[in-house]
Amino acid sequence: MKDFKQSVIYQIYPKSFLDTNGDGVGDLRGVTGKLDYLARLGVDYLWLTPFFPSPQNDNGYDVADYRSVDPRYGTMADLEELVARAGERGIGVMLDMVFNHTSTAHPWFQRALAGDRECQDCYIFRPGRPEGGAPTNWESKFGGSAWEYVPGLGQYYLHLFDKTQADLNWENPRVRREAADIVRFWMEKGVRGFRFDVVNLISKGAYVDDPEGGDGRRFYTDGPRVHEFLRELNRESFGRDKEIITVGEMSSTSMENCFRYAGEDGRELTMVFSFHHLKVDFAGNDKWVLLPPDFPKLRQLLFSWQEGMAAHGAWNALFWCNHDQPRVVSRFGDEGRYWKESTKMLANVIHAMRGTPYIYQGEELGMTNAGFNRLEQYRDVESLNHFAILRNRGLEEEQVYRILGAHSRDNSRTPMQWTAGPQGGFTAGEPWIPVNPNAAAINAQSQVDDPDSIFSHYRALIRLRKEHPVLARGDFRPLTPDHPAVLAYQRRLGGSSLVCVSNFFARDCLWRSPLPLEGYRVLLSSYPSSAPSQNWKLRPYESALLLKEEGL
Ligand code: TEU
Ligand code: CA
Repeated sequence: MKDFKQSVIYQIYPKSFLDTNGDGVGDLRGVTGKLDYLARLGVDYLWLTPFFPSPQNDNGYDVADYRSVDPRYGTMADLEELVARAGERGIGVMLDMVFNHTSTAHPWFQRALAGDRECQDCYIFRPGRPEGGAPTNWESKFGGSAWEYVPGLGQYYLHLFDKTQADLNWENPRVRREAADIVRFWMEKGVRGFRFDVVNLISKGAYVDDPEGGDGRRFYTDGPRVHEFLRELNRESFGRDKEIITVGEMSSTSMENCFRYAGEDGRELTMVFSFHHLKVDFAGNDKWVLLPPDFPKLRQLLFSWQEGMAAHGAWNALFWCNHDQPRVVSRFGDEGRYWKESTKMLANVIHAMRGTPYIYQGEELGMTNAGFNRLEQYRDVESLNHFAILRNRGLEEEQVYRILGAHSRDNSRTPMQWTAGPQGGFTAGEPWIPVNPNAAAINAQSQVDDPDSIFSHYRALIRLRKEHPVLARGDFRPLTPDHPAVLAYQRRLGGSSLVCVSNFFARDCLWRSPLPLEGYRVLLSSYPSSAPSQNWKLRPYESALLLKEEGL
């Protein structure tokens, strides 16, 4: 049995991973074709984002059929083959369950539109206000109202995301039974884990206006029955097999709720993604701004989640990147001169913390933001909507491109860079989204056999987690929490102590260790080597993992 505390999970966005038939869209066979690469990296699980039949208005997070494979990604036989071949290498497959909403192309929604009352009750239909207009002032996360009017029914339906993603009514037992049934369907196919999309939004509270100029999230985030619903789903599906691992994506959640979502009693989920540390370059909840990351805030958030979750026996998912986030090296590191050092530094920070680390495809190569500067290059509905919204607010086109360039979700969706060849080796055809021109310099081919590469660094981090129990099970203690440039912490287990020290900036800095560093050895550094000392002059983006073992 795999131990989730020792595991590292690799996220695959199939559409952008590898295209095997030249149609420009990555596919499941592409994933199977790269299993040796993934096994070499050493990951334990692959989380695949949705490949189910879908109109693709949100790249598959608008699911029309939860029990089959969209032909553009392959067939059910391809999926079974992938699960089997991954299993031979000791790699488990995790699927992405989108249960807050379905596509409006889903048969339930189609029947609801046709007047079927029982299907209408699977969604959230409400009449407008007596004076006209949407039932509440809630906003969609992708911009605009969260309600869409259906003239034929004289009612609005709720969509917290795109208007083709209708929110499900979890108060209806039929919806909950269907969700459990879908999970069991995939368990029977040999799937070993599940990621639940925005699962803390499934229990809606009151449908009332948000008074303080908010977007409504306070009424449906971590809602009144969410823990009850998750416990039921656990009992009725994945909880029946204790080896299944689960992660919930928690949108704008609170730590107190995460103690329960990811508690060690195992009644809800194995672990959670929270996003507070990835809003340190936002203005509040508004990401459509250009602000430098607030380093003290980033450190404070990471530390408080590390300490808080540990104190309550709850488990974190650790991550910088996913298909919704800009590339971390472009965001908190340096794409230029210190590309390699800063990427390795950021990897150390995440992988040495308490929790299960996630690697998003291409992160292990130091892939950067897309560098798009024309609207035709963008694909994401959120980016396209916000281009219009920001222009309407009066921002110059150039400024809008800079903001999208920093925050668009398409930054992480450009194709995997396998080789220096045409289209980065992703496709023999025209890719669905442009390949980053830096594929000639940043690609897997040039890194897999280079012991100094970013790929080799990630590989070492994965191996170290398995070799040193202190990484998987140690406690967490912040060090020098007020240092202007350094993020440092200690992990302890039995007689072992591990220290992770990282300079977050492109200049030298001095770090006075609060612990005596005698007896520590360097396990891994963002430079070819590091020379720790009590008064340590750290080079730009220098980061090291140090280990001391008692009795050795
Ligand atoms: O994302 C949920 C979510 O809240 C985001 O990270 C979202 O991308 C952000 O609010 C936009 O600024 C999940 C999926 O990961 C994302 O790809 C889907 O679009 C979304 O749910 C809807 O299913
Ligand atoms: Ca294809």
